[in-house]
Amino acid sequence: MDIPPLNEHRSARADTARASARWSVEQVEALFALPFSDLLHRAHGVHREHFEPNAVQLSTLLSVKTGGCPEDCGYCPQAARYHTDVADEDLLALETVVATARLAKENGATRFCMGAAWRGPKPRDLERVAQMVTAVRALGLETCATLGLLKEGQAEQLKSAGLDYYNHNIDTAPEFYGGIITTRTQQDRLDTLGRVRRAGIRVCCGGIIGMGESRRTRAALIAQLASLDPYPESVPINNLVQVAGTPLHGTPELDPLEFVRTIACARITMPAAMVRLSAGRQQMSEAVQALCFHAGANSIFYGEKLLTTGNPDVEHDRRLFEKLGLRPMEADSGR
Ligand code: SAM
Ligand code: DTB
Ligand code: SF4
Repeated sequence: MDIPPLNEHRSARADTARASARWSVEQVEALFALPFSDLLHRAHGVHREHFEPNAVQLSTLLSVKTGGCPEDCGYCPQAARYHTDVADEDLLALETVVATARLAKENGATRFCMGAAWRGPKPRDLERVAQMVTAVRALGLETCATLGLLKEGQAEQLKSAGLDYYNHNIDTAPEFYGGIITTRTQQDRLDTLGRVRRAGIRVCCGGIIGMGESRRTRAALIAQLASLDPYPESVPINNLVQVAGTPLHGTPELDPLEFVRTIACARITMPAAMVRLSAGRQQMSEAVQALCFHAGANSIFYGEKLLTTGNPDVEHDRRLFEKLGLRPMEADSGR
């Protein structure tokens, strides 16, 4: 299978590049199949072409509404139907969110992402999240929210409140999706992504690997993300965090080098996107994280907690950055 030549995906202007590349599953599979060093060499070249290679963007997450979710995502500790240790919590007060965002900024984060365990927001809840977005943005942070499926008009409301990014993942390739989630289809997700795009909010969309899928499924996930038109500005690649009580607990662990390969494929196929080394970093060695950065990851979740599970603490990440000669990226939002 032919792999498109490197310069076909290059462009001086990120916007042009984001609108141009299209990848088939077979082409991405061919990337996966490259000798490891060849794949990383190519991914690192694409990375250098589009980004300052030692700068990494820092996003801090906060779960603003936790647990009790009616959906059945098989990986998720917040689904009401699975019995996990996650304690349900109502929508946080505005002041709590602002205080946490202020701390995140003091620690060096440039983006603050608010997550809610909903199928989608009710109008009254969305009004409150919109107030959070406006207040967080007033601190000088980029804003991101992940609230589930959006109905007509809701993305516009978030845009008016000052939302920079909306995170909504396609999670996995269509052939594997139905075994992981049954309460929402991939098309539901694509509809929400379309609403986000049309409202002029930047799209953060990625997936989870390590759920027992095949390499072909991982390639199909990357091909699908890369073929969104345009591809997302931000692409989180999550390694499944296994939580006791969820159906996916006990899934055989993914080979870490396969995670690195997936990052490299995301970088090559979505050259101007921010590729985020997302969930699963706490379980990953520093050496594997270093390989991910070399392969083109240029964003991380920063702060000791993801939504409900652990993440390396700030001190730990500062030491890692020092060891690797990495530095935090400045906000790019063009606001
Ligand atoms: N409820 C909203 C939704 O699903 O759209 C927003 C929050 S949800 C927790 C955001 C994303 O986190 C999911 O789409 C999934 O990709 C990721 N995620 C959730 N649980 C995870 C886990 N245990 N390991 C890795 N990623 C996970
Ligand atoms: C994304 O792709 N990963 C983040 C964020 N978007 C919202 C969430 C990871 C959640 C990991 C499990 C937890 O902490 O609950
Ligand atoms: Fe609910 Fe989101 Fe978890 Fe799915 S991933 S169960 S929608 S919180």
